[in-house]
Amino acid sequence: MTIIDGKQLAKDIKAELAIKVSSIKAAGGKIPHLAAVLIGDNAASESYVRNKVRSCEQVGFNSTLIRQDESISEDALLEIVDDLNRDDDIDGFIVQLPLPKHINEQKITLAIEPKKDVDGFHPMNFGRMAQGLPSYLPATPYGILQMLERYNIETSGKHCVVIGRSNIVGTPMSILLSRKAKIGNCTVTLAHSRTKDLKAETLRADIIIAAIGRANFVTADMVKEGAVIIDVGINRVEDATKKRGYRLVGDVDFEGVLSKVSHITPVPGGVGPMTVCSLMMNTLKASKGEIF
Ligand code: BQF
Repeated sequence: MTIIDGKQLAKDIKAELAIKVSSIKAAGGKIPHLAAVLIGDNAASESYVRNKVRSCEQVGFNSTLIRQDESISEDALLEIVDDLNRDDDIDGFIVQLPLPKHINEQKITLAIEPKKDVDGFHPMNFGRMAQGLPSYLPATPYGILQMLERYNIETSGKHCVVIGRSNIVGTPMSILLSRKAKIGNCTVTLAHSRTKDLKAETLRADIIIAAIGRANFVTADMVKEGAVIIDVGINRVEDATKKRGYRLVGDVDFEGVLSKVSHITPVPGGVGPMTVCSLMMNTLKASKGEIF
């Protein structure tokens, strides 16, 4: 049984990125520059954006953080997006989700220039991904592909069950794993809240990607002996022994399934750090114009 160390793997990949950035700098090339737009003061979003800014520092990118009050209008945010689209020094940018309820996320995403859409959320990038054309891959699925590759986990011909059909994780993950590619060639089942007999599906899975958003949703009775489990969940559960009063757990009953699995990702320290790392990889591609 192997616990996949996403934190260490992200560190290794960022060290490789830092070397590439050093050579770019030595050759007088363009220093990759990522901007992040953070609206409001959601604690989780603050911490995610902090992780991204810190990762930029670690790999030698420039970063710009644009903070705006919760009350910003949709038009004002669209103007910020437009400014970033036009700013020649900014290679890529993200608008941290979720946005306040009065702002239409789809409208903001559509306003981002696809060549700067390093989150890969614009329909242009999603469509290109689905057709196997060069595109920015959404960060979480991209991070998961990196994990599978670096841990030499065979995917070809395997049965993969993805649980959860969000636009940013489950749906793109199901597409990517079914593609004809080095990490791909799976037979994929995309399960969701209307799936009739989820346990029957997961018991056939060689690889389970859990992206539901509910603590301990995947239990040992649902898992085949020797399965690979990728846990995308980040859920807060009350814990009086912690200073903050809570701890983070995934969507999988980690302790319960541990003895059955061949590989599993922990929470924290699994998929999360790889997500941030993927954003750095996309930003480097953006600065080199590798995608568009
Ligand atoms: C870790 C995210 C849901 C909704 C919007 C490291 C991150 C998380 C966990 C992180 C996430 C989740 C991010 C760990 C970015 C991943 O050690 O386990 C890093 O910063 N993430 C986001 O930007 O938006 C989200 C999850």
